[in-house]
Parts: sequence; structure tokens; C-alpha cells
Amino acid sequence: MPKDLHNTLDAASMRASILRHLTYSLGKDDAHASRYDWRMAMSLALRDLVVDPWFASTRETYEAMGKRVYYLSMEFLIGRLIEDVAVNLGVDDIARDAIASFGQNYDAIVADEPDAALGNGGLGRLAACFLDSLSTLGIPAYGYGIRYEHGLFEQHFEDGRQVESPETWLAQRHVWEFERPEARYDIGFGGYVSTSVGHHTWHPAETVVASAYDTPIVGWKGDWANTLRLWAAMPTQLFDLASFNRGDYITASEPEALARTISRVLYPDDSSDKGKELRLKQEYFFTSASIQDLLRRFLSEGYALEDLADHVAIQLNDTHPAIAGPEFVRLLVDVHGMEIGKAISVVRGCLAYTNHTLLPEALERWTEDLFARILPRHHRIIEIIQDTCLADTGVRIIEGGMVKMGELAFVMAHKVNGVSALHSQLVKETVFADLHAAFPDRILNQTNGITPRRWLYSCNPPLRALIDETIGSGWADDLERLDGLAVHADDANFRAAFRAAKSENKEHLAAWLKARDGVVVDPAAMFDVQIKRVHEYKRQLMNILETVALWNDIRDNPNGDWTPRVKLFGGKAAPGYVAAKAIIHLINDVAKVINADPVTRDLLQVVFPANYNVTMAELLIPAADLSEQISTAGKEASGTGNMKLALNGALTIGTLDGANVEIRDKVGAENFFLFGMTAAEAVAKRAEPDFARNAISASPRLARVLGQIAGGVFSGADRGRYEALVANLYAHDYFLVTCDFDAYFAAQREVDTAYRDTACWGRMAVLNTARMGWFSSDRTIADYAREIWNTGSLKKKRSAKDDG
Ligand code: 26Q
Repeated sequence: MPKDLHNTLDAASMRASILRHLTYSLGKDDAHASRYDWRMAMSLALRDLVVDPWFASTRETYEAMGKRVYYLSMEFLIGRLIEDVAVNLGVDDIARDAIASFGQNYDAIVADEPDAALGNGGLGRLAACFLDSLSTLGIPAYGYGIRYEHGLFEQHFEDGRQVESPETWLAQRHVWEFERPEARYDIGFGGYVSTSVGHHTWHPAETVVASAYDTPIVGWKGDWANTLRLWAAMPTQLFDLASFNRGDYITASEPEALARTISRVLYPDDSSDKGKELRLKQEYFFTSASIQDLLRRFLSEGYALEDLADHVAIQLNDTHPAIAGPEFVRLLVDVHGMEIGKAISVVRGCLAYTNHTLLPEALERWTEDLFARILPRHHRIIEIIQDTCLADTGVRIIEGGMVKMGELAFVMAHKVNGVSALHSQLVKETVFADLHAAFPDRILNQTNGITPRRWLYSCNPPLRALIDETIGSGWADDLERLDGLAVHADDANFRAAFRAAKSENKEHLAAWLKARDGVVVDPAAMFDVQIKRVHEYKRQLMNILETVALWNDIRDNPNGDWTPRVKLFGGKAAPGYVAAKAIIHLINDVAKVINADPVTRDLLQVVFPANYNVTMAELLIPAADLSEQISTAGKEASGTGNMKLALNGALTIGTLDGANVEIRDKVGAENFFLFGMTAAEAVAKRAEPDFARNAISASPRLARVLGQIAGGVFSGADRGRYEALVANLYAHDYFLVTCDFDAYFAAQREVDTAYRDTACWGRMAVLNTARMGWFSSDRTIADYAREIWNTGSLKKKRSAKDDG
């Protein structure tokens, strides 16, 4: 249907639909409707438009008898959906007019929707971008995950310290989902395995039910829609009637409370939270439900189990769903009677695994005790997988009393990928070196991407309009067309328009900061932005040290030729990550002192708005002049914020890490501020004795800053607050902040100079936007489809049919 929806649907029929929903779906009189009611009504009107293409896609997928992609992820960091749906359907202007006719403001309605924050950061947001691209490309696919009752915690600052509170997105009705009470599966835990005549039966001690909720994910122009299916945990039995009748209400509802715990809350740690039983249960819970569901769908279509890999492609988003391998084998062997060797190879034909990290602490491992207690049958199956697949490799999945999920995912996958060229190379050379030697064709690279619909078209209206005017429409699903902007980089009028679009976004951000936090910033200053999870390897610490050094220099020479800057930070720390929390505290402490200094007030400001999330990213990214991508080389697998910022015309100051390397290759080395050690140099540096102490001695500027911080300049009465942080830099500095500091400071001064030359900066910024098209997640997904899934677009087939 909605190929030309924008022509057939007008504001009048949208208006009628909104009113109908307000009245008959919500039971509200328009005279008494609140903003919430109007949002619900508008969302339902938009949702109606998704249903027909969704059904059509499902039908065509079934008729094509081809392959479906199943993207298994513990996290889907979606953000808001209203604008996404309206923009993809091409009815955002119509919706705006329709809702205005009721005296309601479209932007205020959109802003009323809470973020679906079912993810920590990059990995979860990548999953959301991939869903958008799978639908835009018309590839039949399901996202599978957990319907957490509580997403990522909310962050507040109290005296500069991070304080967490629970997130409650489901306190309001989530209109985008459809409950599917008929799609239910039993999920077992614990118990024992019985054996008779070579047949094994698992008798779980405890069982919960996984119940499905479906959200349609519509692609660009509404041509195709896939499904995001999230599982909620339910008790097998609502409550124990006998206890209830006895008057023991607490005991009566215990089973329900216990079962629901499994999908209650997202783990807020984005590297690891070792050995938590509930985390293992969450992983098995959603993975088992997903495998049971796709197997039921496969069998209902009447295919033979040997042909699974012709119809099923399962992508594991990191090792979190790595139990998929043994679970799938268990179902084929124990339930369907397949021979185990055969089952292992059938399953391997379906599975592929994406690695997102090299950090040793982030590689998932479970103690064998815990694992065997919760999943006794899977434990035995893993031993068989190990004996069958790794016999002469010297590699083991279970070793030293630990079950290693990376090794498990690797041997059960036919393809394993890293997420940037550098990262994939390091995967081959480090974490999986032995496995790579044994299976040299298995590892490949798939550089991450971002959806241009959310991360340019919808979050940056001024730039969208300028691009449309300059190269026409058609770039949002063919992003390399932005290349057509490059010829305008030397046109002063175009650069002025580009700059005006950036200024408009900066004004918009400034107004938001003022309204939300009462913070006043000057949009004429350079907006220098570092937004991402707070982690030592990402080196927010180096950024704030550089800020203090600059502050010192300005105070030493207040009449110098300085470039005014606003340093913007955004990001959360895992609640138990003490070092990251100290960095947040330090940034806020430094902000307090610097922002109060009358000498530097108009030249340097530090702003850290609390509770960074997808929605805040959509505000900050279009307004950024400078993008901070300063991780220790070899530590950031890819980064995706780096892509979003460069696409929106921010220039990058960055290290040769993750996808920064490829961004620099694409936009041109002359349009990128590079500094710092390479990954290999970083490794060599750590082997030098006293490298940090030596670096500090060699840098009076850094030594002065560290002296100030340790000496209490930013911590008032609490003089010792940062003693440990500074002592750790001297003694360990694993992330090489001290060694890269001077190079970073020097690169920042080059940035200052470039920014003051408006023509030069404008040219560089235009060329960044023009040359970032390759980083569209449409390109990434097309490559996964071709090189890993062996599948393609049904949309293309459909239009071929229409033409002939
Ligand atoms: C594991 C075990 C127990 C609890 C939590 C976890 C856990 C949760 C989330 C481990 C890792 C994550 C998330 C990792 C992540 O976001 N990695 C980022 O992935 C991006 C997409 O590929 C990359 O761009 C980033 O470089 C990478 O850091």
C-alpha cells in the first residue's frame, strides 16, 4: 500500500483518525483530553498505517519460502518511536498539521514519549539501527530480545556525583507493541538429566513462561515492515490458590514475583557483571524462547530439519545469546531425535556471531558450577561440542572451571565478525588467535553503520532541508549520494548556508539547556562534544585534564587570541564502576570552578547535562562542531557516535582506533584531527618501566594540572577526593592518558586555529558530511546479507515483478 501514502493521506483523514482513536480507543472527550491522551491518539493513528505493510511483508515472506534473519540481542536501544514511524511513512508534515488542528503542538507531543531505553550504549543502539535498515532494505527479519520492565537507569547528579534511579517507561501505555498471548514457551532452569537407551531428557526444577510482545518496525517509505519480538517472563501459574485461601498472600504470590524477576531490569553494566545467576537466566530465557519460536515457525511451513540453514539465519549480538548453539542442538537431538554430530553442523549453518570487544574483562565466562546447576543438559552438550569440534586445536570451551562463551559462540558459528577493520584484525591476532589458526575462513569484518533516517533526516531538519535543496531528495536510503555535496565545499554561499544550519541547531540546543537545567551557553562558541558511556578506555579523563590545562593557559594570558569553547559531556557510568564514577564527579567539580571564573567565563565553559540517552543524542549531535573520539588505540571496537557526529558535520579529534581509522580514510586525513599512539605503540609503551611517571615529568603542563587536582583546587574542603585518581595515573595509567596528553593538547590547539578560519572549517565540515555516506547501516546490512546470511531483499523482487 503506502508507497505513495503521502499523496493519498491528507491532514483531514489523519485528523479524523486521531479523533476516532481519542474517542473510541481511549474513551476520551476531546474537550478533556490531556497531552498524554493526544499522544496516544496520534500514535494509534500512525500505528494503523503500519499494519497493512506489516501484514503484506509477512505474507510475502511466507510465500517466498526463502530465508528469514533472526537478530538475537539482549539489548535494543530504540529511543522514541513516534517520529521514526511518521518520518518513515512520510507523514510527519501531515501529522503535524492534523494535531495542530486540535490546538496541540506536534513537537511537544513527540517530546512526551519516553525513550525505550532497553540497552546500555553502542551494542544496543546498533541493534536498533540494524532493525531500521533490515526493514528499509526489505529483508525478512525478526529482532528477538527481552521486554525489560525497567530499561537503563536514570542518572542524576547530587553534588556532582552520579546517583541512579529506576527507569519506568512502562508506567505509561506502550502503544507500539501488540501483546501475543498465544506465543508462549516454557523455559526451564536447574533440575537433572535422565538417560535411557541413549536418549536424554532434561527435567528442570523450575519453569517460567516466555510471552511475546511484537512491535512492527517499518522501513523507509513504508514499503516493508519487520517485527521486533520481545519476551516477558510470566509464571506458569498465576498464584498458589491453596496459600491464598489460607490467607498467606505473600507466599501465594511468590512464584509470580520470582518468575517476573527474569525480565524485570536491564543489567546496567556495559562490560561485564561477572557470575550473576540472574543474568545467565535472562540470557537463556530469551534465547530459548527465540529458538523455540523460530523452530516452530520453520516446522509449520513443512520443511525438513536438514534444510534449516536454507531458511534460518541467526545473528548473535555478542556472546550474550551464545547459549543459542547448545539450546538449538538440544532441541534437535532431545526433542526431534537428530544425531548430535548432524545437529551441530546443521546449527552451525544457521548461526553467526558478532564480537564487540577485546577488553578481557568483557569476555563472558561462567563458573562451571553455576552453569551446570542452571543448565545441566547444556553443560553436557558443550562438552560434546568441545570434543567434536576442537579435538586437535588445543582450544577448549570449558577450561579452568570456567565456561567460555566467546569460544562457544565461535565454534558454533559459520561466520564470526568484528565491527571495524582494525577491530576485526585484532580479533584475529588476539582473542581468537588460536581459533583463527584452526578455522582461517571464519572471521571477517563488518564495519558498523548508523541509520541515516534517525541520525540525519529526522534529528537535523535544517541540514536535511539544505541537502534536499542542493542535491535533491533520495539520499536518505542511498546515503552515498551525499557525495554530491562535495563540489559545493568551495562555494562560499553554500558554506554559509551549511554554517547557518549548524547555528540553528546550536541555538536549539542552547534553548533546551536553558529550559531544562538553567544553563546558559553561547552558540557562537565552538561546541566540543564527548558523548558516550563513561569508561576509562574512552578517556573522558584526558578531555577534562586538557580542559584544566587550557583554563590555566587562558588565566596566564587572558588577553591572548583564544577560541571560545563549550565543552559538552554526556554519559552514564555503570553503578558499580568506581573509577568511572570518580571521573564524572571530577568533570562536574571542574565545571563548577571553571564556570564560576570571571576571567575565563566567555572563553571556556564545561557543561554536563544529566541522563544522556538517545533523545539527548538527537539534540547534541546536530549541534556539535567538534567530535571527541579519543579512546586508547586498540580499545574501542568501532564506535558509532563517531559516525553520527561526522555525518552531521562535526570534525573529529581522534586516535587511530575502531572505525575512526575508516572515517579518516573516507573523509580525508586533512579533514580529521589525528593524534596519539597507534594500537601497536600502546602495547609497546606499557612494557616500558615507569612510562606514566616519565610522561608526567616530561610535561610541565600536565604535571601542573595533576598537582591542582590532587591538591584540592576542584574539591574544596574535601582535599583528598582525587588523590587516588591522580596516584593511579602515576602508578598504572593502563589507558595511557599521560602518554597521549601532550599530543592531544597540541591537536586541540590546531582545532582552535582551524575553527577561527571560518572558510577552512566550513570546507572541512562540508566534506565530512559529503563523504560519510558509506557509514549508513544500509551498507552494513547489505554486506551481512551477502557475506554472512546468504539472503536478500524481497522488496527488490517485488519491484522486479511489478516492472515485468
Ligand atoms: C555482559 C555480561 C554481563 C553484564 C553485561 C554485559 C555486557 C552488556 C553490554 C557487555 C557488553 C555490553 C555492551 C557493549 C557495547 O556496547 N560495545 C560497543 O559496541 C559498539 C557496537 O559494535 C561498538 O561501536 C563499541 O566500540 C563497543 O564498545
